[in-house]
Parts: sequence; C-alpha cells; structure tokens
Amino acid sequence: MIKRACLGWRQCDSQEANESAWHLNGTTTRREEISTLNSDPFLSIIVPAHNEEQRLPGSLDRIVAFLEEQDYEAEVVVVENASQDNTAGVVEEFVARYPFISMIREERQGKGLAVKLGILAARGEYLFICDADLSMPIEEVAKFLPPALDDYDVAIASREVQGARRYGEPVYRHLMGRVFNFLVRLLTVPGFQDTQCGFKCFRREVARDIFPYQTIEGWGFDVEVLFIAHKRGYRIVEVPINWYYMANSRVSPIKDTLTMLGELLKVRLNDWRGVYARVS
Ligand SMILES: Nc1nc2c(ncn2[C@@H]2O[C@H](COP(=O)(O)OP(=O)(O)O)[C@@H](O)[C@H]2O)c(=O)[nH]1
Ligand SMILES: [Mg+2]
Repeated sequence: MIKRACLGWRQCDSQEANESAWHLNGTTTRREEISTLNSDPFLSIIVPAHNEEQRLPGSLDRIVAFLEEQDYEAEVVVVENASQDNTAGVVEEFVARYPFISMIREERQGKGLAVKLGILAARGEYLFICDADLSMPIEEVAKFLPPALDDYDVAIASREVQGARRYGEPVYRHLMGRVFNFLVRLLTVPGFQDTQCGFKCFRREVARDIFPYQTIEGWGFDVEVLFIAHKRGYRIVEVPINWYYMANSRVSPIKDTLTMLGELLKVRLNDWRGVYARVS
C-alpha cells in the first residue's frame, strides 16, 4: 500500500521505503524517538486527542483507508494528553498495527500544547493538523496539497469563506464563533473569517519558524500561531471546506470562551514585549 505509493511519487526504492520512513514502531513513541526517522514523508497528519477513546478509532480507520489510496508517503502523529479514558490504549493498538502511526504523550492538558508537540516532532513536508472527530472529511486534505493548492505557507480550513458549508451546527455555537472572530480581527489578526477550525496545513519550514514561539497551550493557540505567521509575512490562505458539527465537544462554551478572550489579549501583550521576535 503505502510502500507501493512511495515507489511512485517520491521515486525512492523499496529498500529505502523499508528502512526509512516507517521506523515509528513501538507503543508509546515519544518525541525524541520520532525524530529518528531517516527520511521525510510528504504529509504528516497530526491529531490532538483528549478523551477520544470513542471517536478516535473510527477516525483513524478512515485516515488509514484514505492514506492507503494516496501515492505519497505519510505519517500520522497522535498527541494524547491528560485523558481520563483509554485514549492511549486505543491509539497503541493502531501504533502496533500501522508503522506509520505514532503517539506522543504528555501529562499536561491543552490542545495548543498537544499541537505544538506534534508539529515539532512531525517530519512531513506538509504538516496537517486534524481534529480527532474528523468534522472535516479526511478526503478534503487534498484541497490543501499540490496539485490542488500550492504557492502558500499556511492554509487554514474555513467554514466561512465562499464555497464552505456547515452541516448541523447549533445556531448558538455558530454565533459564538462569529463574535469571537470579530474580536480576533479587531485585536489580533485581521482578514480571516475563521481562525478556529481544527484543520490547518503548514509547510514544514514555516511551521518550524512559528511554533517554537507559541506560548498558548489551550484553545486560543490558533490565533497566536496565525498572528506570528501574519507578522512574519507568510502567505496564509483560507480553504473552504465542508464541515460537519460533531456533538460531545471538549469545549466548555462559557469558561473556554472567557479564557480565549484573555488569550487574545495575551497575544497582544506578548507581541508588545517582543516574545515573537525571532531569536537568531
Ligand atoms: N491532546 C489534546 N487534544 C485536545 C485537548 N483538548 C481538545 N483536544 C482535541 O482537540 C480537538 C477538537 O476538540 P473538539 O472537542 O472536537 O472541539 P470542537 O470541535 O471545537 O467542539 C479534538 O481532536 C480533541 O481531542 C487537550 O487538552 N489535549
Ligand atoms: Mg469537534
């Protein structure tokens, strides 16, 4: 499957395929171990997962089926932190079955923290952040990659730009999102209709210039990361997607919204204090 694919697109020989990209065996793979990969896949799919024992297996099955159909090399990095359920056990079963799937574990909670760890460990040319509930069908990843899309640095899935569609979202959640977006545009990054969707693609070298400067470990990390990207002049595009509302959100509407508002101010303050200036 994926080995055959490697022979085609990347033009590497089967020996190389056997010996390189899939050295992700083992159960709980930590960041340092992932970095022992010898060659880089084309795509890394990074899945933050917190209490996802129910939703994740079906999603990983769909991701695997999708990747098996592609003619490029890929890896999947699941980042689990602070789950109270058996998320890690569920992922370990996939890690044992598929050498291109690995897991990072961290004790402290936070989606932002999980994404940062995953991004900095991943090896793909394109690094794709992907919510565990697959509220965007995984097939739409193709919209973020050549040949469909090229000539960009950061591509963010959008539920708001022309061509996008939302399915099944409660009106109150949509409204909350619009108010938050208004504040994002006012206080931090202008020009984007939807900064919060859980599907974003970064060119690797761009991600490595941005994520080390990320300080927000919770839900507001998207804004901070886009703020840094925007500040550095990277080309950011919004990609219209089909998005399906999934129940059982880990977001607590009131508490997390207030925290995220504080995080918008933190981004401003950090910038003022020079936190995002490149350290050479
Ligand atoms: N690793 C990790 N993932 C998290 C954490 N909080 C949320 N997530 C993940 O973030 C993604 C989005 O969460 P979800 O509940 O679907 O949020 P919503 O789509 O905004 O309602 C899912 O993949 C969650 O498992 C966390 O503390 N750690
Ligand atoms: Mg969701």
